[in-house]
Amino acid sequence: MRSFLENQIMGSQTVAIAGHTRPDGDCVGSCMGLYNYIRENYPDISVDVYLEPISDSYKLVKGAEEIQQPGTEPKVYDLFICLDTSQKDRLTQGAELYFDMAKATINVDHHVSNTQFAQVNHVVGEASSASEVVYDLLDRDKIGLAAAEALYMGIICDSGVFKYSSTSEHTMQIAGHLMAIGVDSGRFIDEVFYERSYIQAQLLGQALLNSICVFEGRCIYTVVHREMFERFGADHNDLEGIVEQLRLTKGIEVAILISETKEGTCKFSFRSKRYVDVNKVAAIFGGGGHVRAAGCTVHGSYKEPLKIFLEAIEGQLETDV
Ligand SMILES: [Mn+2]
Repeated sequence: MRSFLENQIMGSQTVAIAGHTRPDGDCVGSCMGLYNYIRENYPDISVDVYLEPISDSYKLVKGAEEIQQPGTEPKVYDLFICLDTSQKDRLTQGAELYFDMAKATINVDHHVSNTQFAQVNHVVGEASSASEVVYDLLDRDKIGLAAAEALYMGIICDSGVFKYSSTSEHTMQIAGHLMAIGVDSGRFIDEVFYERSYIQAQLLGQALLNSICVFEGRCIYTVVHREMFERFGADHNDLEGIVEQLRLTKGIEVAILISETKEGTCKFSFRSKRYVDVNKVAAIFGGGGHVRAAGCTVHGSYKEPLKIFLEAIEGQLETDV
């Protein structure tokens, strides 16, 4: 049976696809998966994909060079499809104009907070990724390699390579089918998820060497000083993955990454493993996030705030075990 999405696509001559601002792997994967699917199966339909500039590691997907940025001229599409986007004002910068003018709009997502802003809304809150939701709306026999690779990338990014709790048996079945189509899973997992530049590897190494364990090995922190950024020629994007690596240290419940910015402020990133509520900890200095991942920015030196954060963490370690 054909899905509502495929029916709508087949009834359109012009289709636009867009994701959210600062696109992550699932956003790029779901958009490029659907884009490549339409290109492969419906050559007569004119399809455009609108995304803000994507990170180099996502350029592995086919068609990445065909991604466009919205212009300021009005353009009327028969169908506008939003993917992985929970609110209309989070759409790719400038794409709202096309959304508002489109003859039909569809919103496909997996964020429970989705505001159902399109004419047709399809939100599957328990899905691992928007890419998984898109896969379920396609005809599995018509998915080619280019679409399969993009969807696979989206799934591994949003599931943390199949380890977050949203990863289900169904997610694994989809991944298996995408591999059967020909996706080189090892290559995608390495190049999209684990690969680091040499600069990033050096910064990570130094950050791990400098790290300090406290509270009988249950909390770990490290400071990336201004001087380290300069020594390695690194910037803040190169901090990706450091706090996650600290969190994986055996016995650790809380990991903290502190980094000094150019502007004389310090950024704190907190991760916890099982029970410490780091959202509460970050809130002491006006930060926040989630229970297991939160952050906060402070002005001036990190030393005094760090002492206060550590006390708060120690309090939770003592009471909660
Ligand atoms: Mn997503």
